[in-house]
Amino acid sequence: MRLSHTLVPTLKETPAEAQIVSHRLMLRAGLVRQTAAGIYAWLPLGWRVLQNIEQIVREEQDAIGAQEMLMPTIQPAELWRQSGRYDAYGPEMLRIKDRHDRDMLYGPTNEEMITDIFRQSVKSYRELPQMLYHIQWKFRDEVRPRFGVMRGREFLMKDAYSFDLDYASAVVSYRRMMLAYMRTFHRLGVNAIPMEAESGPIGGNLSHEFIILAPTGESRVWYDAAFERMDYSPRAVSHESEADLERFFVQMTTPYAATDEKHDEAAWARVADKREGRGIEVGHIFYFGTKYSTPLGLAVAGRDGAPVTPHMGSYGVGVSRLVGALIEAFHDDAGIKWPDAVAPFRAAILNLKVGDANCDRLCEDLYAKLRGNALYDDREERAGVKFADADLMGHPWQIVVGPRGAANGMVELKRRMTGERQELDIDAALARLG
Ligand code: P5A
Repeated sequence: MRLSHTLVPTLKETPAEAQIVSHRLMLRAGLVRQTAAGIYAWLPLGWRVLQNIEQIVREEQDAIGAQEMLMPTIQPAELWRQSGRYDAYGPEMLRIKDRHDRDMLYGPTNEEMITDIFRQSVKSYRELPQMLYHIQWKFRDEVRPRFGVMRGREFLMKDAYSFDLDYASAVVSYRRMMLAYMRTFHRLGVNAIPMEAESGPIGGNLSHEFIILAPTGESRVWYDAAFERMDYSPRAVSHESEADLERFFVQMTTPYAATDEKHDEAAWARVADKREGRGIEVGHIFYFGTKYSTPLGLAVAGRDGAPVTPHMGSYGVGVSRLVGALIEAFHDDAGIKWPDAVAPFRAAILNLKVGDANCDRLCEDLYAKLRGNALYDDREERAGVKFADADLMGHPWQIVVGPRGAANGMVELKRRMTGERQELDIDAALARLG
């Protein structure tokens, strides 16, 4: 895209309402704009990042055999009356009436709806286990929406649901999902620690939150320093092997790690190397047995023909929250430093002298060759403005084209993550970008 005709409203000033660095940078780099408290429009750059994160999440869900689908945002209250959560959910639920005076709601999560869909069509034990997921907007009328997209009212979640015949099989699904989560966060370039957590309004007795350590995080956490030395790359683990999954689960959950609500002083006292801190909850998984399948009447015919109530789990990733969490992890004073995997564009092309025949020709050539992977700063602006905006937007590479170099076919290539710079001819520069 050509920056002159792209909606990237960068800001020089720090917006007063933004308390944490990711919120400030998301506004300053023109990724999002707030339209109401806790509700955001995703502008072109932010939308590209959100889609990149979504795609990594999707690929790792698909890799463990979860099936993608899409459920609506608006749900009938009736389903929630059946589960007993309609009243229990309280003022966080956005309740709506349609023209026929029917009670509807904007879904804060989808346990009831998926259970209803599943009960209509799955009749036999032979069809289990199954995992389904969607990536869909949720609404929670949070008491204190804050920190930008980190705690929004409308936010994008990947939510998956598992159906198993018994407890033992449900535990395998739970571990398989934990593996998918560790792979997802690893690809995003962050370490997320699985911590024992309270299951809250979702319910159940087995639950882990995935926490990225950050001083600005909302969650207070307690963990064994062993996590600082942990190898988070789950490459060698097969999701097909129950033994592998068990070994992996034990490895990830043996050292002490708990959120505030689950913190256990007696167990904590036995930890030799203690760490306390704050973190951002980017995922949360639950096993809750038959909490929804029983009241909603989901049953399948078992091996002997007698009805069996499936055991369920649900598994959330905060996709839009991750945009903020990644910025918390990757930034400096000048702006965002996107990891390659999620960057809105691989490179920015900075034309330092628009109108100079050599600069224009070289930039157009690069722009054509990078085919959609570059944002071309073709604005009639001073070089200083272009440098500052490129650093702020955080593309992994900057290709700087000035009149002196351009006369000899040379450009300067800057790696945003490290600050490293190199003078190269255009072919060598393109080769470096890969
Ligand atoms: C699991 C999937 C659930 O809702 N039901 C379906 C379960 N879990 S959860 O912990 O409540 O949410 C899952 C993840 O969503 C993110 N999240 C938010 N992101 C931005 N703004 C919010 N207000 C918000 N609330 C939850 C978190 O990353 C959470 O782990």
